[in-house]
Amino acid sequence: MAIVEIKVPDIGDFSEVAVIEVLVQPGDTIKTEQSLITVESDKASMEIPSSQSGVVKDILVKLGDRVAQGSVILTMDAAANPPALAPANPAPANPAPQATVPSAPASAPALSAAVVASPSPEVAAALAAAPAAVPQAMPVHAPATAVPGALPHASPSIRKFARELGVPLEEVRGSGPKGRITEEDVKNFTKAVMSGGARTQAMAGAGASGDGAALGLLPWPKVDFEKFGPVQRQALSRIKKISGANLHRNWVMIPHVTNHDHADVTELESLRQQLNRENEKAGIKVTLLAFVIKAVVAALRKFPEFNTSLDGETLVYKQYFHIGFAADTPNGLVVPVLKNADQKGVLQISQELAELSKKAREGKLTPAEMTGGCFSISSLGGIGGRYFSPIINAPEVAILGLSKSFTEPVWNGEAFTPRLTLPMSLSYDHRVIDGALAARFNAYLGQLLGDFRRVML
Ligand code: CAO
Repeated sequence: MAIVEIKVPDIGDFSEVAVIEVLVQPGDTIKTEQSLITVESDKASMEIPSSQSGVVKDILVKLGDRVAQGSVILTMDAAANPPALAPANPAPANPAPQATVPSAPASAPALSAAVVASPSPEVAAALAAAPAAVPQAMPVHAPATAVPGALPHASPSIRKFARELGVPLEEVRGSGPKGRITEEDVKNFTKAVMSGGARTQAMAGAGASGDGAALGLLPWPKVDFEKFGPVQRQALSRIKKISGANLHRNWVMIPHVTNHDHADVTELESLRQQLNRENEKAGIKVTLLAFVIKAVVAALRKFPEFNTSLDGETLVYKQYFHIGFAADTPNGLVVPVLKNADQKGVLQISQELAELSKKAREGKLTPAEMTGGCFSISSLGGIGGRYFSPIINAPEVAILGLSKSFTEPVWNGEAFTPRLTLPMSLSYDHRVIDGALAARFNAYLGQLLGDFRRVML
């Protein structure tokens, strides 16, 4: 054995750089090319490898020191026949320092998957050493300092270590100088996630937490509303929580397009009023919705693509006609389903609509009364508005929104005449339905409602 000095090699354009990491200790057995220190300039950081193998004797640099080519890093009891790190390719005679370059984001699988699959010995050791308890202060989401798109501050060896673990480095809070991420930080992050004490942003997004992290969106704004005036807080109702999560998924996962059209319901309204007069004694009230359900069934028969659901890459065509309708209740939105609408007349549909609506408002719908729908209708006609964009009720592929009908002057070729017009907004899943087909469906529906006798054809 001979004592040798390991010096900073030629580091190119960098005349003096700061030592920001010391990666070895006295007594460590070092192999050739093993990283000894990390240095940092204004532009980049790099690890300085050892030119020799042996046992570290004295370390002659410390954090914050500035070093240049020729500075002695440490002294070493050099091995007689230095075994090199087994490189995949022959190492160059004077290996260049490994600079930290803006690496692509780790393409490693999610943390847990990477760890469970095949941990390297180093990773396995880190995990084995993980205590059951997790520091409470571990970040649950990206630390406040994480800027989307910014590179995390870490040396190449830490990046490599993080990649092996599948750790998203940009979510790790660095405890080193200038917020630099250390090996310990990566290990702590891993321990916290493995024990459930922290979540990666990908995990948070997968859990539909609504923070948008999985979509690469900014976090939801946190506002101290009380600062601006008095407020009251009320927990979301159970129905709102459930329907909200469903609406969110449907809105995000389905490429929606809405086709707006209208129907001339002047004659239909006369018929409806006449039927209501005739059935007053029987206590049956016919609403426009009942006619629309009947017309929708006829349109579904003519355009069966609207009575489908996507099952992976297969389209499931339904041979039944169960129509859902959105009902506004004190606790939130629910969608009762009127079953086998094709086998029922307008009067029976009206009766069932009234019963289901009552049950919905009283919170008495059974699960069976809210499942199995093929197509939904959201009617705001009793309230107001002109056109809107209803959200498709997955796994259905379309939904019809009805707004309040209004009287408008329509040119009949000779004169303007007052006509009752029903605005119709048809949202469709563009993966299944093309725009032209949607326009045809809506136009056909308009024809049926304009001349209801056509429903029988
Ligand atoms: N244009 C003009 N008037 C209309 C109309 C329309 N398109 N649709 C209904 N009306 C009238 C009805 O004729 C009735 O008037 P009369 O009492 O004078 O006869 C009045 O509006 C109330 O009707 P209704 O709303 O009670 O009955 P409905 O069968 O039309 O609707 C139901 C039932 C359950 C769909 C409805 O009560 C409801 O909850 N609508 C809200 C749906 C909703 O919230 N959708 C949004 C979902 S997305 O957030």
